[in-house]
Amino acid sequence: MRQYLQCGRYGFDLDVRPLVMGILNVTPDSFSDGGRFQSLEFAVSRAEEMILDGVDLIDIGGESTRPGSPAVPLDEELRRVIPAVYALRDLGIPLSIDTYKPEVMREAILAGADMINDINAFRAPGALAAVADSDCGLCVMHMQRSPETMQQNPEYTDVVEEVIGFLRARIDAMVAAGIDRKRICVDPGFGFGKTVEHNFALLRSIGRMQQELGLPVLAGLSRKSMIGAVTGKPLEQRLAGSLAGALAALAHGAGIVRVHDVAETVDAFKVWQAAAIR
Ligand code: PT1
Repeated sequence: MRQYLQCGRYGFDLDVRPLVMGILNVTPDSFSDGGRFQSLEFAVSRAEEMILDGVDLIDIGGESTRPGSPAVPLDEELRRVIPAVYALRDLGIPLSIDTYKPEVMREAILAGADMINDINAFRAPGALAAVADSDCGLCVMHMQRSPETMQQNPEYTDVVEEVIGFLRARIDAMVAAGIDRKRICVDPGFGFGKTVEHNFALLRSIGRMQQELGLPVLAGLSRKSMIGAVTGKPLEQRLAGSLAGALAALAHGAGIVRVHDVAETVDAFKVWQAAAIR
């Protein structure tokens, strides 16, 4: 099955090679306390660095959705994200916006974003309508409950079955809203209401997910607690584990991997490609 993803101004043939999505946080804790202009300057320099490192897409996020993170008010998220879209949109790389708020989706698309990455799978009232009349790419992610509470005793009867079933229902809702399947990719949502065992069962199921849903799979496991659980390493020492996780995702058929460490991941992918593993 041919894997293609339409992403606004860009189109990707994922059979040629897998893509590296670089994470760009535009949250106050990710830069020094120098006000809005300095934070924008920091975002631009980090984006330029990722581009030199070979990034394929940049995922801009104005709200942390790590477990236990508080929600950010709409006006604050807009103030963080929209100036970054204007500052980065002409660097030659598609911009993805990590948001679950329909108003942020609309404004970001108007500002020139190429993809919307929604951890809430476009379930908010108005989310489908916000993205339907565009050609931006859409990442549909599975999450059990919300970031504040999702890690409090996650439970499934069959995690793989339930995640695939959820994603299928969301794809159906999107297609019913007039959205072309060529715009959609799916994501099992590593760490979003899952135990370590759930996460690794889902990692092993990427091939089945891709086959059954017929859409590209995006995998985000960079520096996550599932890597820490296996390696016993704290956040700042999870690079090697994250690279192994990224390659494992490729081996199972992922088309896009969302990472912090772009240079290292791009090198790992190049060697993987040269070895003609898939
Ligand atoms: C992801 C993702 C995301 N992850 C997509 N978007 C985060 N499409 C933000 C931990 O267990 O996987 N896919 N946007 C970050 N969220 C987390 C979740 C970070 C869990 C860390 C953990 O450590």
